[in-house]
Parts: sequence; structure tokens; C-alpha cells
Amino acid sequence: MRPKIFISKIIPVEVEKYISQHCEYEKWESEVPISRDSLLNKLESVEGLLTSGEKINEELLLSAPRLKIVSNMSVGYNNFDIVAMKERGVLGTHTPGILDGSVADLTFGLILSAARRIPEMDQQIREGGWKQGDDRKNFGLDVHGTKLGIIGMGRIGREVARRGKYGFNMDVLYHNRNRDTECEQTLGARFCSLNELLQESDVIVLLIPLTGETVNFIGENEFKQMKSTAIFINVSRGQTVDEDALIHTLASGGIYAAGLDVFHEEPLTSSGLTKLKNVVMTPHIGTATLKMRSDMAMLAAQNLVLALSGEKQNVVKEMHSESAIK
Ligand code: 8YV
Repeated sequence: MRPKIFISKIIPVEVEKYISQHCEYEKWESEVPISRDSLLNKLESVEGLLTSGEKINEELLLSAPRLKIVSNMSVGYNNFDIVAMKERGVLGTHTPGILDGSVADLTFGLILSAARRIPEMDQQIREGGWKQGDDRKNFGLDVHGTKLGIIGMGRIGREVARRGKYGFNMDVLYHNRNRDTECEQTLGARFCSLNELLQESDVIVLLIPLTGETVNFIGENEFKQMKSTAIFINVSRGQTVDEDALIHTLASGGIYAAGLDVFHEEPLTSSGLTKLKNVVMTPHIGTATLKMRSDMAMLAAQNLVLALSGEKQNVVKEMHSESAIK
């Protein structure tokens, strides 16, 4: 008998076709996200869950006694309660490696938007505010030839570094748990302490994963060290930054601007951030291109099908040592 799975997000037809060749499935078909209660109700007899962002915790696992695999359509997996999943022998997989370029592209979109104030300029024109040919109040900052500091030099960091080095002739600094000698050799990236990076960089990009240790990793102390002309970008997870400290820093001119794709509360509705001109925001769209989301869904589907047949692919690193799934 083919394993039964639940798909909690809309996926492309070709991915659904692939799944239909391997599994019995039920899917959530609405653009409106599934409620927690409805999700829990769907899980009683399933062995696999294809999802992204849903909290996989004790509560969910109790509602899913047959569950063997949760396949995330994302590289981040801070939605996994690793301890609870391991205790119940539920495997977690994710989609690393394919999405780095898309996130790096958006990162540069945010950098340029913040430095040249592109959304603000666009709004000015729409509101009939373009009164003279060349207005000093529209001047922004250069990006090319400046110093790019990357906090968290993983696969996405390397793509950001490459764009900075080759596209914008930037000097690359990085801070990471481990040194990345390849990046040092190929891109001339320089490893440095967090403090040095914060003090020297013109553009600071935060790319660390959210874990117990990285909550509010960048807070008041860190913002205080940045240049008043610095641009701060967060494309990792909102909780890695103390948002109140960021709002205060932006409002008081402690840094020049910020570009944010991620927030403490998502969707972001009311926040001090929305009242500031020197912040550019996107609604967590780092990987959100038509092609990338389709590729991620397909990879996540393959991860799930393989796991259900006893093979392993893209298992999250904390579960690498697990010998077998249930
Ligand atoms: C989205 C992401 O969270 O891959 C990640 O870690 O942040 C994004 O791709 C997600 O896939 C939205 O459904």
C-alpha cells in the first residue's frame, strides 16, 4: 500500500503529479493558510507531511501518531522542535543548496533600495513630489567599492559575497563560527571578529540561522558599533534581531538605513518600522520567485518520497546521526 501524506501548502501541478506516483495524498487547496486545528485534524493517519513554516512540536506530533517524515519546503527549519521529533523518531528534511542565488538577488535588491532610497523615490514621483530636475534631498549612498560585512558565511553568504565582489567591486569581510578558506581564496573575503565587522562595514548582511543561541543576536550593543552611514540587511529570520533596538537606531540616525525581508511577527501589520522612511521592507520573499518555489517544492517532495522508502536526502544536520526512521 502506498504511504499516505498531507500537503499543507499549494504546490505546482508537476510536483503534485510526482507525488501522486508515489503516495496517497490529501492537500490543502486554499490560498488562505490552513488553521492549526484543521492541520492537526488532517494528520491522524498520515506518514508524511509536506509543509513550510508549520510548528512541528509535541502538540502536532501527538496528533500524528503514524508520522515518519516532515519535509520542509524551505532551507530554514526553526519550525522544527528537533528534540520532540527525535524522541518520536520523526525525520525532518529541508531544501538547502538550490535557493542561494534567489536569496542573494533579493539581498542586493534590498541593499540598493536602501542605499539609493528607491521605494521612497518611486513614491515621491507618484505623489507628484518631483518638482525640480536635480534635488539634493534625493541623494543617497554608493554601494560599489564599499565594504560588505557578512555575518554567517554559508551557501547564501557566499552568493552574496560573489555578487558584492564581482558585481559591485566591494571588499568582503565575514564573521562566522568557522573560517571559510575557499571563500577567502576565491573572493578575497577577510575573516574578522563580529566587532570589527560591525565597526568597519558599510553594508552589513545578517544571514545566521535562528537557533536558541541566535535570538536577538544583533541588538543595541551591536547597532551602537555600526557606522552612522551603515546599511543593515536582514534576510535570515526576524528573531535574530532585537527589533526595538533596530527601530530606535533607525529613528535616531544611528545607521543610514535598513533592508528587511524578515520580522519578529509575520505577517507584519502594525510596527514602529512602518513609520520610518529609512527602512525598506519585503514580506519574506527571499526565495519567492516562480521558478525557485517550484524547484523547492519538487526537492521537498523528493526528500519526502525518499524518506518514506527508507532512503535519506537533505535530512537536517541535527538528525544526521539518526540511524533509521520509525
Ligand atoms: C520561506 C525561507 O520561509 O527557505 C527558507 O528558509 O525562509 C523561505 O523559503 C518559505 O519557503 C515560505 O514558504
